Amino acid sequence: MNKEEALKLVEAKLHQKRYTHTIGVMETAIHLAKKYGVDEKKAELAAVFHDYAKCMPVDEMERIMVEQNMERDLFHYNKELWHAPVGAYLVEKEVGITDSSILQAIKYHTSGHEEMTMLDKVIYVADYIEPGRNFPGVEEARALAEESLDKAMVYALKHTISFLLERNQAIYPLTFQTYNRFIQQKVEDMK
Ligand code: DGI
Ligand code: FE
Ligand code: FE
Repeated sequence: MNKEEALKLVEAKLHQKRYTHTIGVMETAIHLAKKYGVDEKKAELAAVFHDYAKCMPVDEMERIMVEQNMERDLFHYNKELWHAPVGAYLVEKEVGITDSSILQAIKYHTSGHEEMTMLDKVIYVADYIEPGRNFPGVEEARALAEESLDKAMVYALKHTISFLLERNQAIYPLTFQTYNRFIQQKVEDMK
């Protein structure tokens, strides 16, 4: 599938603001893929479709999660987490993408997971730093992404968890597990 076809499919599914965000993630993901030697075509497709389910009604997402027997834990945490696994499912079913590395990058783009591939990290980080993001600290995250994907991952995970803590929100266990894995692995690099 070429970029134009992919963007057309996704544009029909998203509100204007979310579509603009998607373009930003796509451009950032291509840049990071080039920089870190990741397959650019896969990064492009994963980025284009990463928020495919973001604008779906919650009850429809829930229906799919029940029907597809998705991780029980998901139901007990922020609904914001749901669009990632539901999106991966729909991108395979409706769009016909079968490449498991692309589907995995979509599925885990919100929480991360413990064994992230370079493609998974490219999508996670691109989503966090795309040009439309403007939260305090985004410039530092962008600078870290030019230095090391793992450093950018640690920064993003740390700040996401702190952000959720400040708002008295529960932290999805997989987000913590991802953070723990990176911090244990990268403890030397961070010094
Ligand atoms: O879909 P985007 O807005 O582009 O970005 P995203 O897929 O990274 O989703 C971010 C949202 O998900 C944000 O509102 C915070 C929430 N979130 C991310 N990790 C966790 C989480 N919410 C909870 N409760 N627990 C998490 O671990
Ligand atoms: Fe998302
Ligand atoms: Fe996103």
